[in-house]
Parts: sequence; structure tokens; C-alpha cells
Amino acid sequence: PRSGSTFYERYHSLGDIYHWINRTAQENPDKVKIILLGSSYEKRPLYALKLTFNDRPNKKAMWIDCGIHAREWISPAFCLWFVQHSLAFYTFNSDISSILDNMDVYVLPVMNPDGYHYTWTTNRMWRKNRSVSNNCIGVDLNRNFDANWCTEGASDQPCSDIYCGAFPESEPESEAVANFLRIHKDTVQLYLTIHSYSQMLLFPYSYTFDEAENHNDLLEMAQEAVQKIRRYYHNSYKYGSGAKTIYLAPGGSDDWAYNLGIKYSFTFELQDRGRYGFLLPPSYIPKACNEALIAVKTIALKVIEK
Ligand code: ING
Ligand code: ZN
Repeated sequence: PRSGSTFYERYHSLGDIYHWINRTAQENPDKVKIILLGSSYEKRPLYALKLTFNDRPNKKAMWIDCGIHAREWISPAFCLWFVQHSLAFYTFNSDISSILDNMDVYVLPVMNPDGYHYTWTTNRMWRKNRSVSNNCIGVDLNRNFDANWCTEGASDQPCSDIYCGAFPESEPESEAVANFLRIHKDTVQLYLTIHSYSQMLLFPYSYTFDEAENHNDLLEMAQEAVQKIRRYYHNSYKYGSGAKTIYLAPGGSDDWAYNLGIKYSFTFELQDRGRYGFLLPPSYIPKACNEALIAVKTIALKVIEK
């Protein structure tokens, strides 16, 4: 590792992330619980962490998943950063304590462990999971959710990088997440999913140009989050509905969670804007994560106020 950099300022192999999950739960037994959501196509466990700092009645929750797409390494790095920050700064940072006093937080560090492992061993630019169909490998998990599934913006060709799969939730990874959120939809108020790159803050819909019912609310929250990033980190993010801001993309997890009833649903596209793309050097991790963190806090605090 680069000299002088801490654990959170480096990218980690899947094995290291599993160790980190265990260690984090063991060192914080009163606050961190491991939840087994299911297993991947290649039978790796899908572990989420549940952060609970107190047990108020009728407590709400937020969900953050990372690593849907294998090559977007800054995304799992952000999930680790977020958990570490929450544990280290609960006592000192009033934003993080307000959030954790009012919400439990579920964090899934790597939704696509098979793909992530593959980017460490074989092909750094792999995007999909590793499920085998007749002639090609991999389904795009962010086209596999049941939200206008496999229409314009996805592909029914197994060799495509945006292959939607054989049917909605055909993949164990997307099915496990969808099952968990279906069970917990009455407590989970905020859904966040972390991708890279391009520096954007997106919200529903991505599968249609129609506006979400609470579009103005979502727009205002995204705008405020992006303003904070500009003000404190001098970096610019675009924001808006997915379809209008990047492209039509059906079957995405944020649109699906939104239609399930989680009315605050966002996709983050972290750094950078294309200079390094998916190959963001580790020296960029702290700033990329801190600016995303301020946006997450801004949005979560807004949801708590509602
Ligand atoms: N971008 C997302 C993708 O899956 C997206 C964009 C956001 C699609 C929300 C659907 C819903 O294409 C990356 N970089 O993966
Ligand atoms: Zn992605």
C-alpha cells in the first residue's frame, strides 16, 4: 500500500472487505449487526451491516448499497468510508448523530461480489455479475429490477454490458436486495445506491421521461446536496431525474425502490468526470468519499425533517 495512507484510503479485495465486515461487527457489538441477505450466483454471501445507535420505538431506516457494478471501485470504498465515519464521529458530529439517532442504517458494501472479485483477478473493466447463460456471462444488475424491465435503454442480448437478464430479479443478487426491501419497506424511508463515474445525483425516473410524483421535493434535496459539495469541496455535480440527466435506463434499483414506496430514492455517480473514469487513483478516495458523505448527510437530514 501507498505509504502513509490508511485502510480507508485504499481499495480492497473482496476477501479484505469480508474481513473488514467481520472485524467491524466484532469491535462494535452494541452498534453493528451483520445481516445475511442471500448469496451471489457463485455462492458468495451477501452481507449487509445494520447500524443501530439506539432503540427508539417506530424508528425509521435508510439503505445504502455499493458495488452493483464491479468496476466502480470507488463505490465499495464509499460504503466502508461511510460506516467508519458513522462509528468514529457519532459522538462529535451533530449531523451524523442526528441521522443515527433517528434512523437505523443498512449498508451493503458489495452487491456484486462475483463481479468485484473478477475485476481484481481477471478483467478490471467488468461491469455485470457472473451468471452464465448459453453463450455469454453476466447480467447488468442495474437493469434486472422490475421497473419497466428490459425496455429502451436495456438489452435482451446476453453479451451486452446492459443485458437485463431472463426475467426481472432473475439474478440472486438483485432478488436478495429486492426481498429485503420488500420486507422492510415500511421502515426504510430513504434508498441510496452508489455508482461511478460522472459526478451526478440522480433520482426517479430513469425508465421514463415522466416526472415522479414528488419530483420537486427530490429536485430540491438533490440541489441542496450538490450546493454543499460545491461550497465545501469546490466540485460540481449534475442533478436531476435519471432519464433527463443521463439516459433512459429501465430496470434500475432506484426506480424499483421508488415504486415499492420508498419515496426518497437516489443514485449517486461519484468521481470523477472522466479523466480516470473507473480507474480513479486511491489518492482521490478521501475527497470523493467526503463530498459524497456531505451529500448523503444533507439528504438524510431532509428526510428526517419530513
Ligand atoms: N450508471 C447507471 C447505469 O446503470 C443509472 C445509471 C442510474 C441507471 C439510475 C438506472 C438508474 O447505467 C452507471 N455508471 O452505472
Ligand atoms: Zn454503475
